[in-house]
Amino acid sequence: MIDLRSDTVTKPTDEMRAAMAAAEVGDDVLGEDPTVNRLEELAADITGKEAAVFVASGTMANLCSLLSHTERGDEVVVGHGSHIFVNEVASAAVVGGLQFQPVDDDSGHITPDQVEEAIRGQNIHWPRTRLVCLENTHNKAGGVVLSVQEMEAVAQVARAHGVLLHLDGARLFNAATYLNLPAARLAAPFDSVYICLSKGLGAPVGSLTCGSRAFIERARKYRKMLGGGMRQAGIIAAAGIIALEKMTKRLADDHATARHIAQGIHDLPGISLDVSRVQTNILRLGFTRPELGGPQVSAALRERGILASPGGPTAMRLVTHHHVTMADADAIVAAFRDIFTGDVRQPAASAASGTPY
Ligand code: TLP
Repeated sequence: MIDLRSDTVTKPTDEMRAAMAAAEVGDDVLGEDPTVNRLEELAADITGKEAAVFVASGTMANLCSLLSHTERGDEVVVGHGSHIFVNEVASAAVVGGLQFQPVDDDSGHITPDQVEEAIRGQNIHWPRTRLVCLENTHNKAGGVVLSVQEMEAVAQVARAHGVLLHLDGARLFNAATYLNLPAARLAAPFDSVYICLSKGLGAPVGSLTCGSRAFIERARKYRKMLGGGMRQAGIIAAAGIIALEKMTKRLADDHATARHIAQGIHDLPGISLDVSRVQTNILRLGFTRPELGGPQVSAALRERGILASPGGPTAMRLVTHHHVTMADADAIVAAFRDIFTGDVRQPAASAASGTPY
């Protein structure tokens, strides 16, 4: 099966498995795992921050970051389509006592004016605006990339009000690849940045949040509070080192397969897709024919050996990654052309259900 449901489905490379087997380990809660320490130093270096902490997942990295920056009752400005707002089980509210102020980020972008408007002034009735979060690349908007200039412009507004900035960089290296800039340049406007090892980079587990030493000290304590102290975690950190050193260098291949698919299917009757928005490894398709909606297309693709999750009744997300070759991309285009223009027998569609994708 060709699996386009997410880049989270990637499996570790043989080199990762060998490094995991040979990893030197120690008790990381005591700060004694040399491989975790090496990974944390590498992540801090790559993102241009003082320090980093290794955590189990992106959701935990974002939560530890938010907790580390805030006090209970603070407000956090986020995109209304951001992963932090939509897909993290309200953890910031439940665990951190935080309130979100969501702003429109349907395009993937948030403007300085939106941020200016969202930041509250002094008033006895109002919570303190403490943090602004951006997401780069933006998942729900189809992997679009925020430029350094636009992130700096948002940061300037936030700083003028004494508000901190956090970047959800689950796919930061995809953005850096697209912009042909070092990741540290993209992370520079932010007080903290989370990066993920287990999406397009192929490591089995793990994320890091990166920032100042004081911020990381607090985040590390929150990681422990959340049950995320992982002991001999060097076993998984070893794969993470390869993810950062090697797998970040091949992401242009995933962008090329995504573009190839987009170019091959955007003109099909019943598909709405703006090829210019396919900048990285995510395609967001809209469907305009009622008989060929998300669930129907998903079922028809499955019959042709392709897995893709419907993003609701009229949408679908396709994600390319290092298991999707150019030959697979050709097969995907052929399958879509068959479904949308061929005399295709439609399999029964499974019920459309809520989807995080
Ligand atoms: N995204 C997953 C699903 O949760 C939707 C995916 O398949 O794309 N930030 C962003 C922008 C993400 O896309 C994700 C995961 C996370 C954070 C959370 O990472 P994990 O899954 O490691 O908790």
